[in-house]
Amino acid sequence: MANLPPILPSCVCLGPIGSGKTLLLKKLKGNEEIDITSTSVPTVGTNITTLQLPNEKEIVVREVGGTMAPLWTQYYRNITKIIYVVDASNLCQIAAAGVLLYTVLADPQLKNAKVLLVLSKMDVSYRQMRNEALLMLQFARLQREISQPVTVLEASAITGEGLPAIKDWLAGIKPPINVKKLAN
Ligand SMILES: Nc1nc2c(ncn2[C@@H]2O[C@H](COP(=O)(O)OP(=O)(O)O)[C@@H](O)[C@H]2O)c(=O)[nH]1
Ligand SMILES: [Mg+2]
Repeated sequence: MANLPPILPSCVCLGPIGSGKTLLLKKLKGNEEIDITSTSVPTVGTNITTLQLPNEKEIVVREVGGTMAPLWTQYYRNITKIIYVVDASNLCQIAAAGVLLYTVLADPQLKNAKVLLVLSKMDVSYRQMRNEALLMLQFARLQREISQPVTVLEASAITGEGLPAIKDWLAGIKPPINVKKLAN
């Protein structure tokens, strides 16, 4: 059998350990039979997922586990889109996640990439609200210092909140004006 050419992902999904990348990508793929007790194994190495988008196109996404953060730069070639997942319910991790995001976006290989910042686990009652999470991430400062456009979305892999908006973003469909929730 002829070897198929390797599929190069154009999107990379990054974020700290346990921030919810694997479950989010599974849900985006439409994988409903998720056993949440079995998904807490940190991804070692990388997972490649092909997602169907609303515009009938598909996109290949590579998740690189948080344990591999020192090696993330090896996966930046040909990347045009970055999904960066931050756990809004993890107070201890959120500030460090902002620093890590800054180092990702400072990499010259990613200077033309589009960035989606996903505040995940919005179903958790003790999560940070959008504005607090952005403050802890030092988002305003980050935006001043980097060149890439960043879109922020709140999401939950459990309730499905934000998943259609993530797919629209991946497909390059702009959200209608006013879709952004007012600060609460
Ligand atoms: N409540 C809640 N838990 C989540 C959500 N997404 C992921 N988790 C849980 O968080 C843990 C880590 O998720 P996982 O997807 O493996 O994180 P990863 O290391 O970033 O790939 C698992 O126990 C998941 O079940 C979410 O949206 N809400
Ligand atoms: Mg994972």
